[in-house]
Amino acid sequence: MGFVQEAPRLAHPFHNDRVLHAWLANTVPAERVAAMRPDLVGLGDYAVMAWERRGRTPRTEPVLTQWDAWGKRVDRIALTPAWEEGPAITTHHAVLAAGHAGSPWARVEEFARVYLYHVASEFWCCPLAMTDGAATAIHASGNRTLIERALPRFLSRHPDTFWLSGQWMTETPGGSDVGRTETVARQDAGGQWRLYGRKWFSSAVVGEAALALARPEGAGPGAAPLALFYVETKDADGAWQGITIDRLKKKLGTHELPTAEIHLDGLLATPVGPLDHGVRQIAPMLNVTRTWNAVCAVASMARAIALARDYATRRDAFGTRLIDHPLHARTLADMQAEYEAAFALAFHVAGLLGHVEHGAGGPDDDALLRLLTPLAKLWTAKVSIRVISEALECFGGAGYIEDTGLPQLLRDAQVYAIWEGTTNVLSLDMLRTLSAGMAPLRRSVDALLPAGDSPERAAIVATLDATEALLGDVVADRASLEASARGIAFTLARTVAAALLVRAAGWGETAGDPRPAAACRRFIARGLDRLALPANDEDALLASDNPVE
Ligand code: MFK
Repeated sequence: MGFVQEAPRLAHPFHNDRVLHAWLANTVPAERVAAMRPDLVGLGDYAVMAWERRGRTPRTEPVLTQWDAWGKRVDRIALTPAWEEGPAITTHHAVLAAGHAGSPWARVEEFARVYLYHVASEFWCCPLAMTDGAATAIHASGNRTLIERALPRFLSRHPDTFWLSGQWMTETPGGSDVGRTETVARQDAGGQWRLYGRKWFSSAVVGEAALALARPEGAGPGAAPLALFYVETKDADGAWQGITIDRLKKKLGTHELPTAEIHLDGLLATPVGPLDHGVRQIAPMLNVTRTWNAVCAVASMARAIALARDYATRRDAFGTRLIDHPLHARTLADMQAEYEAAFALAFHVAGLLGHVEHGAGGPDDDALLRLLTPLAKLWTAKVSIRVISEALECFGGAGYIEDTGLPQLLRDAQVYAIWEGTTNVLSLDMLRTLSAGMAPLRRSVDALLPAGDSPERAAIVATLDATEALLGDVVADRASLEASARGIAFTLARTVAAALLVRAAGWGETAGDPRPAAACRRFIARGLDRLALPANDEDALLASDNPVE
């Protein structure tokens, strides 16, 4: 046999992640880092095991069986091994419980676990995120009955008592525009609310519970009259109650995730709060799942880069290892700098969330969290798709071959930009939050930068000035403002990430590590300004075509 290439190896994701180590060492008290270390090591062990298992086991997908052999409707979904293992591994390592442990650091402690576990989970982190979001929204509602019923299950530390929750919003007329929800809530003769309708993308249909938006019978159109309901999906015998699963989706990626189309036909439902303004009531859930989305996008990037860097030390071309080719090294370094910036923004949001939830935030932190959550979500999603695409190219043709496990990373990453609000929807959400002005953002960026002049400070301040100038120019014209939203969102995300990298460079200097400063210089050198085109000429460019022949 001729030459056989060595496969890339996955180094232990916790022991080998200097970016995570530095973040924890500088943002979480040392005794708390020591306390969670066994969980982080355990989740890293699981990730290595799962990667090696993936290499020697054929990939499987969930299978829906609607009817049993005797003609009974059962709607059973057979799950993949990682999904079967999800409840045990996540309750054992307190993934969700850690996030609700009542301290300002709880969310960073949770998301460090999520970051290490996510890729190995085969997107079991999707329903886990929704369960976390449901716990957060129910807690915020103050509904004592639901808090006592659902939270001990959602946040359980034992697989036997753990419940997953879904988030049922999307319907055929409305993905982003949930005001078009058609599902109706009707009271039965006994006064019990029941839901009737079709939910079109149900990611956690295997869950025991869900939060669902529905229109109380007789309520008017639009979003404001929608109500938020808590539902339990199965009866005491484990049979579906008032739910049929029509089919599982065929998707570009996330193949292990059994995304379902479902019909609700009289599903018992409990109002979470008042019977209107359900979007406002579900917003705490959206903000939590958007943070998960950001952290998971960063985790996917970390995996792709780790494999590409390892491979670059094992693959020879033109007489030397790939890593020794200057252009290959530059490509990897560019990816690393973008990833470090994305990591910093995602974990900064996680830290803010924990501080705000526990009343430990500064005066600007509420507004900052509201602004940075959509920014982190939308920007990390786009960076991850770009970086993972580049990582696949680092393997040449092997990056295009299914059983290397690499193409899956790219297909899966595409979902980060779609889930939980697309890039444009979240850019518009950012505009809502910017209507209060940029002062909190400017103060927080300033607080991250060391005093005194520096090229980094100059670049960051100039970019914020340019953004404010553009906002000033377009604010009076709603169409121009909306058309500029994506450029503003990318620019602000890059600018805050740059300020966070400046801070991380300072941590590195103290620890004698020059790599964070190198990442910071490289990231800023690639430019922070992504503001929109100066001219609004879309109408001309997109004018409807007459047939050209
Ligand atoms: C592995 C990682 C896993 C991650 C989890 C993956 C799960 C994937 C499953 C899904 O993707 S589920 C589908 C998720 N769907 C969305 O995220 C919907 C996207 N659309 C939006 O976000 C729209 O902007 C929105 C539905 C919110 C717009 O609705 P409306 O009808 O135009 O509502 P409006 O009037 O803008 O907002 C209603 C209220 O909610 C307002 O408050 P008030 O009533 O007090 O005025 C808003 O300020 C408030 N609000 C909206 N978004 C908010 C928010 N409040 C706080 N935070 C937010 N993000």
